[in-house]
Amino acid sequence: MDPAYREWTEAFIGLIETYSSVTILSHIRPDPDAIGTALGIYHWLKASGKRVEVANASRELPGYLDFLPGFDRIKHRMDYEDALIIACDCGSIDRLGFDVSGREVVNIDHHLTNTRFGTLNAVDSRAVASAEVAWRLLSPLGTVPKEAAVAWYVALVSDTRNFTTQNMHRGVFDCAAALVDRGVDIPEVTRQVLHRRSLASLRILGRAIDSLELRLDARVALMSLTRADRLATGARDPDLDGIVDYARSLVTVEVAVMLVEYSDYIKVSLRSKGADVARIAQHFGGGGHAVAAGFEMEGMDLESAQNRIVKMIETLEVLV
Ligand SMILES: [Mn+2]
Repeated sequence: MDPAYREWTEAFIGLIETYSSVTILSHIRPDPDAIGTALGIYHWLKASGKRVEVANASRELPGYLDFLPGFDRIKHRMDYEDALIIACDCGSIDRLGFDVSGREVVNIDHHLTNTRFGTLNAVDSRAVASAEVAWRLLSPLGTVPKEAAVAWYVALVSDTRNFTTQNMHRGVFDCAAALVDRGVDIPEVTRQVLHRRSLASLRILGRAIDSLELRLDARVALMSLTRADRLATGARDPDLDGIVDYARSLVTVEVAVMLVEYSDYIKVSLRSKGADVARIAQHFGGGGHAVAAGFEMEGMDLESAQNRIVKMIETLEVLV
């Protein structure tokens, strides 16, 4: 076992034993890794007899995850007062969306730019998903309940885009195999995760692809979605998941950028085939991983936002 994990696991036991209850949180506008990691830990702790609650500050959760055991237990407020906090897949404390000042926090994450805001920081940027970190941290302590295995497996599948991202390594298959051994029904997960798309998600994908522009010798792809696009298609935030990957898949493209217009800000997602886009995100006050990062911009229209981002890709010499 990796010495870092041995240390984290011991520190985790120490912390968990001093608390009678635990509140599990994940980042606002959660993705499947955030939800899956949190629900997995929820089931793992429940099986060990802990008093535990799970919450997310965003009202809107990805509805297609409703098949995950415990999805309907996710609240939008914290009820326990002196509980230990476990933060899942959350790169910085403000992304929790709850006030946790003065509380002890276990920070379980894999973002390169994680700010180490926890009492215990189990942060492994080599891990492909926060669920992988959770599994490495907790599985040495006892049997993983089936419900936890399903939640973590779905998180793995999602954050690795079905085991195809650049950061994949053989250890991920060990993790996936161990979870399957705990009872994950692979065809069922495939059906739930890949074959239950909303019509709005395909309609908005069409609009995003129509908006595609290429810059810097076609090495940079830009896509943008206006408020009108979102209104006309009825797309919700979870329907935008993965769209930027289509831009990155183009043969010439090294960096793909998707901008989504909201009433008072623009949300920007960056993807690359190896170039470090976390640097761009950090320049604009955001964060993420080398090949997948994001940030928000305010006070400008889509076109000027695009121009500023392209300029920054040039200035920071991000293209490899
Ligand atoms: Mn993640």
